[in-house]
Amino acid sequence: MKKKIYFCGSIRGAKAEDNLYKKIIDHMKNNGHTVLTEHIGDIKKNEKERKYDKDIYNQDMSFLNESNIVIAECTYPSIGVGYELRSAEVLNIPTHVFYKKSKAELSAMINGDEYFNIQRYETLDELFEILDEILGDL
Ligand code: 6IA
Repeated sequence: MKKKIYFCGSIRGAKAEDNLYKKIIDHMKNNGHTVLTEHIGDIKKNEKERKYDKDIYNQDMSFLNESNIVIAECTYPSIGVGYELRSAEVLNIPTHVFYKKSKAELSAMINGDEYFNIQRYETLDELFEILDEILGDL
């Protein structure tokens, strides 16, 4: 079944490596899924369209309510992503947290919460393989 995915990644938090989020989002879209938060893949382009933080918050919470799975890339720490993860847990939405083993030590508040499915990866190909299994594309 194709999924409605809420993808999370750092924006005002730590700076992610270039195009990482876009590559992940494109991969999920190419497999036929809907990524509700695809704006995260092109922060530079979307930055031009300024929005009030209140509108960003309301839109994102509405997307989260609509989603049936949350995929979060957590190598780069972000308060917003932490907030989204806890919100997903409260809403009982299945949530998978990815982080790159060699680059990050995941917060104990996420790693220690058994609700989350923690996925460690090293290469993008490894990430895609885990993702395809989770989304039922393998
Ligand atoms: O604390 P952070 O900014 O790192 O939080 C990032 C998380 O909050 C992401 O997973 C997003 O879902 C959400 N978020 C934060 N800022 C925005 C935003 N800004 N638009 C949509 N979601 C956001 C304006 C647009 C941006 C692409 C430039």
